Amino acid sequence: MLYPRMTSSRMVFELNGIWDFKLLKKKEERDAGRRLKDSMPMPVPSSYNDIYPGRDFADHVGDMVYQRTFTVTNPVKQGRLFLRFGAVTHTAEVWLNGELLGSHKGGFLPFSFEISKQSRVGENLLTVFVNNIVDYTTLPCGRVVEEEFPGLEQRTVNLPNFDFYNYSGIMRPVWIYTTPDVYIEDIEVYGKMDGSVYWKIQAEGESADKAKVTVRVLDAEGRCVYTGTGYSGSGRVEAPRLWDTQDPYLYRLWVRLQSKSGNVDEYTEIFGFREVSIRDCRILLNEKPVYLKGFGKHEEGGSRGRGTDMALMTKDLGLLKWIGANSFRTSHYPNSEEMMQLCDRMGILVIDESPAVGLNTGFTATGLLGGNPKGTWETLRTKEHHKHVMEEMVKRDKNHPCVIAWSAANEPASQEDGAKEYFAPLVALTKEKDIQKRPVTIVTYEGSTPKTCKVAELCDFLVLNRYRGWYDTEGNLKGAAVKLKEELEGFHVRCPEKPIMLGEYGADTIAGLHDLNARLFSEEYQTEFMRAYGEVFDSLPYIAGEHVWVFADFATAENIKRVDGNKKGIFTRDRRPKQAAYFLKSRWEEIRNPY
Ligand code: GCB
Repeated sequence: MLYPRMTSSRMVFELNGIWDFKLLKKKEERDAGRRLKDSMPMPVPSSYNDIYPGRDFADHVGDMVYQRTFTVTNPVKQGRLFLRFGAVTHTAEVWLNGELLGSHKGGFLPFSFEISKQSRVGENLLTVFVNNIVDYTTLPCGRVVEEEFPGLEQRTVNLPNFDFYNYSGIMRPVWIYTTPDVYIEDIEVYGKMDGSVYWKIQAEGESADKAKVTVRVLDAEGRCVYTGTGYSGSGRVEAPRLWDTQDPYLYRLWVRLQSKSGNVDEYTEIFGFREVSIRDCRILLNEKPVYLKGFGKHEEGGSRGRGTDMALMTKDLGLLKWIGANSFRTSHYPNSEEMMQLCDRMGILVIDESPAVGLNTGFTATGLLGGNPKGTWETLRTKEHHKHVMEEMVKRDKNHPCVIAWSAANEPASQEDGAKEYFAPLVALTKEKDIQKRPVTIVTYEGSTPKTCKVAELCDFLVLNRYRGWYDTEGNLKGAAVKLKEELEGFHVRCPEKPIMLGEYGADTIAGLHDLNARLFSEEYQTEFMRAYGEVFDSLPYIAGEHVWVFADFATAENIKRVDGNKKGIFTRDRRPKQAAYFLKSRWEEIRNPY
């Protein structure tokens, strides 16, 4: 799936801005062909939730509608016209001029519709129905509960099986773009360390298979360093400048498709020459060990919730550099395409995580919302959708040099019977779809021990989330360190060749709360917590990385284990450093490898 880019053969128009918006009641009548009545202005892209006051507004469960008009001019109607959404959370049903274009399930990946037939020169009416429910069929997972109290109206409550706030709406950019009749639908490109470059082009349109394809590899200055032909092929660039965290040098693959009838489509895809591999408990970038330093990170902040915010994402990556980190995990959903592009450019390594969080009907991060007595894998109905999402994620992100690994899920019930059978086909599919064969992992929690975990062997490297010293052994960091080390040793004995890293460890910390005795919730406790974990990592040679939970404080569902959100951030929600930021900065600036 190509990002909408202006080229010599394509026009791109953003449909971002203020749309009309309305929350819908359960059985409220819908008419996609008419202008909405009683609508309110709503910015796109943005989560809708925090834009207006009111708990019922923010926590609305179910459907909502977005609408706007846009004008199509004669020249735009010459070729094909597409409508593309960066992401709509969680399901979208899209109508144009009263005609249904289609729907999409999954709130964090792009989708598009061809609208050549349904659009007309002049004004067009675009209507999008959005549903924000998470249940046992969606990723992420949740539960819908009908609450009844005598004398009160029945109330539908959506309990997420995860702690982050269930932000929703049209959260990423919307575009229309043109292509010629025969057009490039997808490009796959992989540059290896020795300069070999592989490409595969997918084209659509009449006799697309008979079109002529020319490719050129361009360096950062735009010089052509290789020319080839054909829908797929390989070539070689002499002494390529490799992409890494210190020198994130990018090349471009320029593709030209000329159809039999003479129409030409052009597109330029960005990529880098670099290789990721795993050997002897190490993750290797360009054959050199890379110790991952960084965070689990949510894509959110301020009033737009999870809405695309270029200033915030650039600032976040600037802070990652400042603190000496080299990587993060897109916990717990694929981040925006713009974020991936920035990571390519700034040399940040990404573990690209699917939105499969909450696949555990007996447990959640808050300990409050799980509670299904039946087994997870008999209860959930996510399997087919999960496959689809993994495919969509690989399709979208495959060419990014920043993506060094895929995470199929966060904290599933990996200790329950059925976990292996659920995940084995997903891991295989992910590998099959990725020509780079990047490492795949499943991030596991402390309920899944070295003895009980059913998925460790499926993973190329182990990513463990541990909260010893917080959710248990709280206040006793020496005890926590003993427990942590024991578990890490246990996993190493079980999988002696695999790199092991921490995917999450952290302590809720109220910015500005200080305590001479480093008590829970104080800035001192968070710093001591980081120090204690760091000492354990330093004592174990097979540890391949440390991702702290979490980069910044973030909004959560309301519950008694969260005071105004999750406060495990090393930065506050408005990105001010807590004391532990300075500890991590000095630790990470020193640490073990050139990256
Ligand atoms: C976890 C989850 C993460 C939570 C975190 C916490 O294990 O993966 O989503 O936010 O714990 O703070 O409890």
